[in-house]
Amino acid sequence: MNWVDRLGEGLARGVAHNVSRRGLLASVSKILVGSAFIMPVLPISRVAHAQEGGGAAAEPAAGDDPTNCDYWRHCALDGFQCSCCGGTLNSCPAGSEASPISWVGTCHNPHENKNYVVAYHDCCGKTACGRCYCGNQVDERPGYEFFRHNDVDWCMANRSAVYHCTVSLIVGPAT
Ligand code: ABN
Repeated sequence: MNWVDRLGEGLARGVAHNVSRRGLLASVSKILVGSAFIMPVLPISRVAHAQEGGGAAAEPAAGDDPTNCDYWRHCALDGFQCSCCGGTLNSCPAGSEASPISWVGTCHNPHENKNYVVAYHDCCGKTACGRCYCGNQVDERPGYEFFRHNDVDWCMANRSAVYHCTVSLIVGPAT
């Protein structure tokens, strides 16, 4: 037996002496049940496949002004629109980096009479853009309801937490 085997055996025997089988099962169960409650409220990373999922709905219809805060896909946008800051509706300006976490809203597209899920990713690493601010609040709740409040710097998980602007990315139809 080499030292790795001896170490493994020692650890296994230590656990076997100190923890009952029932106790071990109870601990594992608590972790599994606990994580099932926590996971749904954690912010979701969509950056790995951050593409528009709205099909034709992703294109502003004739007469729509996509820089107007009333433009339907901005319904839950709290921040400076990246399309006024050198980016587009769905891409960050050069020199900034999309946040992996985002606020998510359900917006009504009046042209199709259909609801879409829209993700609001912050673009990070440059000073605040300061143009085209929207403070929309569809489905938002006050700050004391922390998990339903969108006035949050989603750059908190980035290399730089400095906030620049926000994109409104159509994820897809709300089912
Ligand atoms: N999500 C936009 C934002 C950034 C910083 C602070 C508040 C809101």
